[in-house]
Parts: sequence; C-alpha cells; structure tokens
Amino acid sequence: MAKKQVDKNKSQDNAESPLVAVIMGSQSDWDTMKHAEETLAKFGVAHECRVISAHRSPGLASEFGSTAESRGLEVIIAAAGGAAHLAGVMAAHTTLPVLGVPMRSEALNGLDSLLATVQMPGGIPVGTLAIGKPGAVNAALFAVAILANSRPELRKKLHEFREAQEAKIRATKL
Ligand code: RP5
Repeated sequence: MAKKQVDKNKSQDNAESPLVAVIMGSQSDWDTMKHAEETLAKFGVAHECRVISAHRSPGLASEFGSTAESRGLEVIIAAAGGAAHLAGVMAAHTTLPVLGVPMRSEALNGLDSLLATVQMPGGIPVGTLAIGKPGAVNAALFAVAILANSRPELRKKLHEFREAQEAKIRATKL
C-alpha cells in the first residue's frame, strides 16, 4: 500500500471543523501516528493531522499552539522522537489538554523520547502516553474520553468499545 503523506496544511478526512489535532515532528512519525488517526476516525471524531517540528519549524509550532483554542480545537496529540520537545512546546502555548506520544527512536529505542516528553517541569502539563503504537492508539482514546465528558454519544461509543474488547477476550479459546 502506498505510504500516506501527512497533509502539512489542511484538515484531512473530514469536512467538520477539527476537535483534535494530531501533530508530529516528522513525516517519519506517520507510520506510528496513523494509528491515532485511525482510532479517531473509528469514533467519528473530527480531526486534523499535520507535521510540525518544534525545532525545525519553531515559528509554525508557536503559531499553531497559540491559535489552537480560537480555531475550536479541544485536544492536541503531539508526537515526537529523540529530544522530543513538541508536546511541551504546544503545552506552553495553549491551555488545551496536550497528550504526548514518544516515538521509538533509533539511538535509544524511544527512552530518550519518553523522558523528554514526560519530564515536564511543574506548571505546564503534558499527559504522556506509551512509546510508539500503543501510545498513539491510547492518545486517541484519551482524547475521545476527554471529549466524551460533554458528548454523551461519544461516551456511549467508548462503553461499546470496551464491551467489544472484553467480549473478544472472553471468546478467546487457546
Ligand atoms: C523528531 O525527530 C521527529 O519527531 C522524529 O521522530 C525524529 C526524527 O525525524 P526525521 O529525522 O526522521 O525527520 O523531530
């Protein structure tokens, strides 16, 4: 299957104004972060996906974080690898909840990304998920849970998701 390019400028997949932004430091993060996108799509949550680098495009990062609230976003999922500043930089520019997903890095297998994302000094919170694909999926589920606080239809979908997960385990025969 052809590799999907993250659209750097536009919302994708839905015409509605996005509630969740999935941003990542590099196109190379997409193979992992597409799992966040797929999860949001499964729940029917309007979202956008973009490449924004805290260090390669600091102006864009600052602009995106500063305007996120006024553009109607409610949650930002920020993925980065290595010296992973993106989630922290977003959190510095907005009071929206920011969920950080550490990317598995070549040099340190993601431990660098995890520590850089999770160890925010007090005052600017980043909710950090697991390294890699589980973190990408869980960041999306966490975003849905946040949105579900004021959207009963999403709460219902989350219950159904959990029930389906449990039913699958119960039906597993070894
Ligand atoms: C980070 O550096 C990105 O989030 C990515 O995980 C990592 C490597 O980026 P590339 O060199 O592959 O563009 O900024």
